[in-house]
Amino acid sequence: MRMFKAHCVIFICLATGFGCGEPAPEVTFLSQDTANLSPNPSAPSDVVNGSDGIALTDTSRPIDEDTSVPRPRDVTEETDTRGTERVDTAPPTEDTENVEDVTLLEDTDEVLDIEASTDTDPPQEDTETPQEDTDPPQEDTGTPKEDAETPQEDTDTPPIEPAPNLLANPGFEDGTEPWNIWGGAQRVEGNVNSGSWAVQATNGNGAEQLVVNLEPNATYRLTGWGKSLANEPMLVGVKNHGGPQKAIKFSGPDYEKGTMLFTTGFSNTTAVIFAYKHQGAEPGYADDLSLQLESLEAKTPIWSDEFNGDGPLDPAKWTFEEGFVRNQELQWYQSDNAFQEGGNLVIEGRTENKPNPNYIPGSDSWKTNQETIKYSSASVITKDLFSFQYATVVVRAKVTNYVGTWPAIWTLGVDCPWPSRGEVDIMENYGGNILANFAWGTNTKWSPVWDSSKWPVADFGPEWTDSFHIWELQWTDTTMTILLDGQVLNDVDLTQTINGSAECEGENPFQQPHYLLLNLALGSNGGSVENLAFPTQYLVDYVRIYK
Ligand SMILES: [Ca+2]
Ligand SMILES: [Ca+2]
Ligand SMILES: [Ca+2]
Repeated sequence: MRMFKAHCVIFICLATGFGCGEPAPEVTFLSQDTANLSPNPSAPSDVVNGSDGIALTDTSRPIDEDTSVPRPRDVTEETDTRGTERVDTAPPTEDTENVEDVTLLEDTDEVLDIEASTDTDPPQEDTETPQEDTDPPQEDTGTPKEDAETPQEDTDTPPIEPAPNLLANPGFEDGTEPWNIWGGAQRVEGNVNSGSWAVQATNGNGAEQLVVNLEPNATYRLTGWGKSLANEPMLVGVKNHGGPQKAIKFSGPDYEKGTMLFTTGFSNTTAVIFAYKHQGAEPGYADDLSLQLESLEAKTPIWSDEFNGDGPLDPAKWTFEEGFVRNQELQWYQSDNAFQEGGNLVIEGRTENKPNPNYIPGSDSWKTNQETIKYSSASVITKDLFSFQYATVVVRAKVTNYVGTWPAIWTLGVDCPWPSRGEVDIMENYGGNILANFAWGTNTKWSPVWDSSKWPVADFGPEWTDSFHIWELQWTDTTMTILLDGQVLNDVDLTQTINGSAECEGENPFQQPHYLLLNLALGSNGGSVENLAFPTQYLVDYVRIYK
């Protein structure tokens, strides 16, 4: 991680010709680690950053290749002997209060390190709702010429009430509550923008306020006043809202007003608003913060399947992989094993005993040298029917988490061979872990860069596997972010995801359309099916895709 951040800053400064310390206020995005403040999921057990070029051996997914060999399995003997018992038997880890402070320090460290890479980019949420930024309705009615032509419209236009400020004690005038002012930051008299009090932060400390009862998939405006007496800026920002951490930077010695928009995730009704200063001997100050609802339904649906029918899937939306496909997995893929029932897509792993129609005695290929099909499952895909680019994918599903199973929600780019086509593993579940990965091409054929994160299911709590959960991929032209139940699991900066020389050299596989795959693999990375109870079912309540 450290290597990546240093690399990122250097690269962007050189590439853009911009200095790394631009005047404030500016809006900056984070990457990653915002999830760590919340109770679940806990910190990732294993994170590999793509630009380090390190592949996690247990996450690769060779595609469409006879010669592909599954990576070493990640399932221990211990989990194997549990048979069809779920793997999530370890106690959940408890977050302590002290973790929060440490994590905030790390969080905002990320923001600062990333700032150079995001200074020159327009804020995503701003561009998603351009009409709200550039077209304040009251300006239209103020035009004198229009007043004269249609005077009655002026009086018909109701006065526009500003949305209420959702922050309590926004100017620090009423004591410290409900702010958590921590790490040496203080509520101080003087150095105010208004009133008598402001918050002062110095070196890796600040104030934060949890805001509840927010609307999911809504755009909010965060406004604040800030100044910094040091080189290091004062930050006013948001985290744990279901997207990349984002902050306004105040670098000048006098109070300035800053504002930014952010969008809540589809499973998020809370956010943490913070005022924070990363380092520097001289203090920074913030005052008069405001959080206002800007608009509902920030993203609009473009495609969905609720799976609320009975029987076969909608053939206008889904097609099927057939046969033995990849990774020397045990199952024969067939459409029979996917159906709608009880409001869900059911993907069912079964035992079989039927001849392999592609059997060739003595063949070198694992796809044709097996005389008998012993297991079946399904892989339902939108290939050739629907693809999407720069969209948000929301999937509610109940994973298996059994030894022997490997359910997934993932995407592949429409052009180029794997891995140069790009792969996004929104969800993989095997070996008792949830994985969230990005992969793209290198200078070596079939050898991807993996940007992976792995989260032990045991850390999510004992009830987790028995419930449905919501996975979300937020994909813009600059960033991809994977969330689970509103918590960021992994993200990637698309300036880093450029293919090497092996195939589609220099192309960005995440700047092309992708299609969606939902599948349940058996064996391979999933582990031995020896003790797995059949049939076994992976359930998907819905798939919703938004622009
Ligand atoms: Ca004040
Ligand atoms: Ca990452
Ligand atoms: Ca449903």
